[in-house]
Amino acid sequence: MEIKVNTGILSANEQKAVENRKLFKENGVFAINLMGSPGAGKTTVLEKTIDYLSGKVRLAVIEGDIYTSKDARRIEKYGVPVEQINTGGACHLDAKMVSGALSKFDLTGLDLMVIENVGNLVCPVEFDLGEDQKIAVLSITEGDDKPMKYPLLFRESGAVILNKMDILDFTDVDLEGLRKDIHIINPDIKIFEVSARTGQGIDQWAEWLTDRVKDTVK
Ligand SMILES: Nc1nc2c(ncn2[C@@H]2O[C@H](COP(=O)(O)OP(=O)(O)OP(=O)(O)O)[C@@H](O)[C@H]2O)c(=O)[nH]1
Ligand SMILES: [Mg+2]
Repeated sequence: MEIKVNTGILSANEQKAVENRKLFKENGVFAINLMGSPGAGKTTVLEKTIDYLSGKVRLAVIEGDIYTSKDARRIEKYGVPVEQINTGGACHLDAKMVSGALSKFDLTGLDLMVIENVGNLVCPVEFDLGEDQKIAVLSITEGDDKPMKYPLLFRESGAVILNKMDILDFTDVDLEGLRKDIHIINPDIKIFEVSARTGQGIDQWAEWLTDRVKDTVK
């Protein structure tokens, strides 16, 4: 009985995700789903990315959070269109929530949609939102064992941003081991070493993203 119900929920999400994906495609919008633990630095990376892409890529942001609009308020300051979704307790966004937010944007004038998911290393990965690419943000302060302990996000993502590189020397992280583990889980994943605080590595990540956006037919 329970299995039946779960299957129903998942396929309803899949159906909405297909619609969202179609909408992105029809409007020539490349969409990414930014995921990682609470505090990994998703919003800070996004702020620096917006700065870098300013005047080059027309982007908008959907912020997912359980209760607050704090991240949306931060993004608003950069003058890009932003919509906040509050899940009201759920640990992830779903395709229906994203569909509701999408109706508030003029997609025809956009090249890129960034969806920042609820901070969580596990459950957001299971829900297709209709994005083109999942992107993982892992702070090196979380420890080098995290990819092997929580492999699904790294398996499903096109790129991983290793954030907070500015404080690497204050951690016991084995960077080479960490890179190796990520590539064992997903040999094709791109790894960017970034500090959203100093701006280190933001150019390489943002250029890679720009190339993906350019590949999207307008
Ligand atoms: N030292 C250092 N701190 C950083 C860096 N990036 C983010 N932070 C700090 O880490 C904290 C969390 O950053 P956020 O960008 O809010 O993290 P988040 O992943 O968006 O968090 P949630 O949305 O709550 O899941 C803040 O205090 C940031 O200033 C970095 O590269 N280096
Ligand atoms: Mg955030």
